[in-house]
Formats: sequence, structure tokens, C-alpha cells
Amino acid sequence: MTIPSNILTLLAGVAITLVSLWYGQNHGLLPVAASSEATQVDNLFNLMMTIATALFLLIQGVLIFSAFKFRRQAGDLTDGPAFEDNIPLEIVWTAIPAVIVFILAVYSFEIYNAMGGLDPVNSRDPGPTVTAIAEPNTLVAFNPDGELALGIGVSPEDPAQQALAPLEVNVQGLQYAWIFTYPDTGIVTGDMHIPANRPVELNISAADVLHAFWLPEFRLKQDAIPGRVTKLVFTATRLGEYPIVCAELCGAYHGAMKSQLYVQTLEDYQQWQQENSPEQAENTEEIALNPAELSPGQFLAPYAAEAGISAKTLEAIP
Ligand SMILES: [Cu+2]
Repeated sequence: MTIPSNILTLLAGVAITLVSLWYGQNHGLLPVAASSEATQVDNLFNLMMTIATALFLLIQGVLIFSAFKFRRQAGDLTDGPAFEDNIPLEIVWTAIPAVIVFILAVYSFEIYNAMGGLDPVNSRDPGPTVTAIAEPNTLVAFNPDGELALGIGVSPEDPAQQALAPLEVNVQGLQYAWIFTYPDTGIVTGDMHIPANRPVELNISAADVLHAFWLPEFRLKQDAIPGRVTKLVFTATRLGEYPIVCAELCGAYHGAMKSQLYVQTLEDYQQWQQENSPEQAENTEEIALNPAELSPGQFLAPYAAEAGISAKTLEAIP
């Protein structure tokens, strides 16, 4: 076995390297990166894409080249030469993938740690914590003795996440919706609103079966597990509206289990908070009225006006 070592091989190697490096940064496969965590995950993905592109071009290139270069000549009906093993070649093609896998393993572990994956329990206050999930969820003990906590915690490398108190949001998955409860204001909502550049801490739970809380633009995904709380701590860095997707087949309408995450400026977020806080709603809206306390006439009044029935007619109702 001779290894071709002419100038063309060298040029091909340089071309493959350059194309791979370019494509690794310009594959366009990922949605926008909307969190500080997303950039780190993308760096890892881009590196894997660069390596994969180089391998693809190398292997397919040699395959196609060989298919033409060493094809059967007209009239040649003899067998091809028989090859036994080639120890140096086998060592090389085992060592190269081993090194690549080792580098990727160390690098991805680094990123997982930098994101806070090794310490999903509150790094700020160590020790067992009990998280009360607001109504209508039940109280769930978090991190009971010795149980491994699940999720992504505070990033050990993000000073902002350690300094700023995170905005806590309780996330509950149920067939087939996400419900978001804000313990600080009591807001309960079907779509999530958060301010940009402030750490957010999600306490994720499930009411019935396994769900998975997935934010594609944030490169974050966490199982929602019945009976225990999982964590996601992250910081949104980009304003906008992003999909929230259930990524665990959870039943017949799993495909429709979607919601929206709105990353807002602090002003917009506070305005949303004011407009949606329960106290506000009680003062201005009639939705808090208990129908059982109304007489039939009072209860029907809004509908009667719509239907053109006079108040006198209503009073006649026993
Ligand atoms: Cu689901």
C-alpha cells in the first residue's frame, strides 16, 4: 500500500480543511441563538459540523475518486489483488476517531459544566430545598436526601447569574399545555413572559405524564417529570417571541403542545406584569365575580342586553 504524496493530495487536503472550516460556521442549520447558553452549545455543534464535513468530503472524495481511477478495464476479467490486514493503517484509523471522540467528550463536558449542568440545585443556597409550587399544583419536595437533582443550574462562569436574583417561574406540563405560574406576582398564564438579561429559574413539573420543556432558540431542553421538580436556569439575551415545544411524545395531541416565550425589555415586562397581576384583574374586570352570588336577573343581564330582552322581562324570571 502506497500513500500518494504528491502536490495534488496536499492541495486536496488544504481545500477540504478550508471548506470544512467555512461550512462549520455557515451551515445555517440552527435557529437564532437567544441565550448566553446557546452560544456555547453552538460552538460545540459547529466544531462537530466542521469535523463531520471534513470526514464526509475525505471519505466520499476517496470513494468517488477510487471508483473512477481503479475501475475495471475493458476486457480485464481477472480478480483484483487480495489484501490481508494492514496494521499501521488500522492503528491510524482507530486512533484518529478515538482522539476526536475524546476531544468532543471533554469539550462538551466543559460546556455542560459552564452552563450549570453539574449543579442544578440552587448554587446560591446549598442544602436541601423545598419548592412550593403555587396552586393548582401540589407541593413537591425537591432534592430529598441523596436524590440527584435534574436540570441546568446557575452557571459557575456567569457572574450575572450569580449576582442577580433570578426570576422564578413554575412551569407545569399537562396533556396538552404548558401552564406558567409566577410566584412573585401570582400570575398564571399559558404563555411565558420574561425580561431580557435577567437570570430566569424554571421549576418544571408535570401533572400527568412525562413531557419535555424545549426552547430550541435557547438550546435548552428539560424533562418534566410527574412527582418531582427539575430545574432550568438561563439568561435570555435577545428580545423576541420564541416557540416553546413539548419534546416528549405525551399522548394523542402531543404535536399541538406548543406555547410562546416572549423575551421583553424590562419596561415591557413590567407593563405585562401590571396588566396581568391577579389584584389588577379583580379591580378592573368582572371575571372575578362569583356567579353563584348573583340573582338570575343579574347573571343574565349582559346576555339579555345582547339578545334585546328588556330588564323588565328579566325581573319576571322567578
Ligand atoms: Cu407534552
